[in-house]
Amino acid sequence: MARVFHVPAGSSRSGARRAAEVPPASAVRPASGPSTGTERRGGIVAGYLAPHPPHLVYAENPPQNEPRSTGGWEVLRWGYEELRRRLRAHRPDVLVVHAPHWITMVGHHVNCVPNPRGVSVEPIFPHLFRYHYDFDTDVELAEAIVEEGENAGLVTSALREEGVRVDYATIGALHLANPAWDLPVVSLSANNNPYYYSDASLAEMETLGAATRRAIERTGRRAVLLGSNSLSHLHWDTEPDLPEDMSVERPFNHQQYAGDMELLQTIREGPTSRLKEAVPKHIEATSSETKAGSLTWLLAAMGWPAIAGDVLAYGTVIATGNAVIEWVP
Ligand code: 2X7
Ligand code: FE2
Repeated sequence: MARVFHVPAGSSRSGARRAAEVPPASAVRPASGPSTGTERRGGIVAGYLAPHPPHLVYAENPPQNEPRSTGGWEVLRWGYEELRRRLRAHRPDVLVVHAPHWITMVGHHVNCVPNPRGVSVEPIFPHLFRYHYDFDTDVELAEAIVEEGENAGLVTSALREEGVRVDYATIGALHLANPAWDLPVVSLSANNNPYYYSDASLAEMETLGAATRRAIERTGRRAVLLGSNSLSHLHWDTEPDLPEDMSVERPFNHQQYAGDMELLQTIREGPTSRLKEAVPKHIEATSSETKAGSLTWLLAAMGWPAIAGDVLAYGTVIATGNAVIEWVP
């Protein structure tokens, strides 16, 4: 076993696994203007819970990621395959992602850099995730979200500085949902204040979600939303020598697993309004990563539709619970 908190970046192990050549993500750059025509109306066409454990990208061996694997975490990755098929069928103009590892201490930030590119590294698992990214931002929509957030009384900020490294949760969710990177993106930060309170404080995510929806409708985009949260969030502080050794992959304990199943049952039954109570309860029981607000933002943006969610997959990653889920409002 190896301690996961003590693997230096660029260790001999990650070096040995590195692909010989690492081309950057080759983003096809479609026009990101509003939808036209009666059969392609704008609005939020689907929302997905799209977790980002770096292991899932590592297991896929995309050319953009330096480390090499022999696979692993297949059931979750099959769930993502289904997500990709469904996402394509919705024919979105843009992917809007809220992810917990772009942490901002003051307010909610929106990436307005037209073409972010660089290397995204997972700080605890740099031997699994060193990903070369290069994608397009839908700047008009990003600016509209900043504006609508401000109008709603939120502290918001437009990130315009080139070269700021994009966090691994944003990149991980976007890669897993759309490995071709052929859709423009809007990326939102996670305000970290909820972590200072024992109770989840998700009220601002309601406001941010509603502001996101207004911006999407105003700009006429067909948008797919990605809320990038894991569920139960306790994990081991060691990993096997072969990180993808599935013989040691299991829930952290029964309570964590049972908490995830209770939440998923509520999601599968619907309506989503039941999650206003169920999500804080789940956070209390499992230290769920949904405390960072991505799931609440997603559901609030869709207006808490009176529908059930479709759970495409569930699995653990280094003991954390992760589910791939679709809601079509
Ligand atoms: O960010 C994560 C996570 N959410 C779950 C598992 C392992 C690593 O990173
Ligand atoms: Fe995470």
